[in-house]
Amino acid sequence: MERTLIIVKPDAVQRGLTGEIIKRFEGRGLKIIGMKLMQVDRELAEKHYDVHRERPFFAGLVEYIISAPVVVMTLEGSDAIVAARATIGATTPSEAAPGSIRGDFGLEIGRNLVHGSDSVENGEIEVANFFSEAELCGGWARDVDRWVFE
Ligand code: D4T
Repeated sequence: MERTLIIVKPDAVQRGLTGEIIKRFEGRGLKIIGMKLMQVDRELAEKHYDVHRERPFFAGLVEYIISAPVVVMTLEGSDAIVAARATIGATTPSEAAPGSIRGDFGLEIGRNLVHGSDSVENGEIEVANFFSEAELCGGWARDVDRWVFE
């Protein structure tokens, strides 16, 4: 099973899209093993986006992610990384496929609503950056699992 960190970003929370976004991941069969509303501080934001530190959009990206509360989730599932990113859609919302979250609700790259980890390795790192082990219900038995996973 893979784990991915999902961030329902400040624009999505402000626009009242949190429930809609959670619904899409839940409906897909991804299992929620951690979830909380939080205000990301600058230190965590800079750590999360460290790979983009030298890019011209870095400062704006950090300001955006700390501008209002976010909802963070840890989702688990077979192929969770690829599945979640397909559900989220292309980075630039105006180019994202209709049916994806960004394709249905977004227009601009700087307001792209949701984050999902881009690799198994980064999923593990990002989950550890945002959740303590005590905040995760890693072993919970979801009764429908045998109807979602073969
Ligand atoms: P995140 O990381 O938010 O899930 O987005 P993606 O995985 O889809 O895209 P990314 O890592 O390439 O970019 C991270 C973040 O930076 C913003 N961004 C990106 C931006 O504001 N301007 C840009 O030119 C790029 C490339 C959007 C997402």
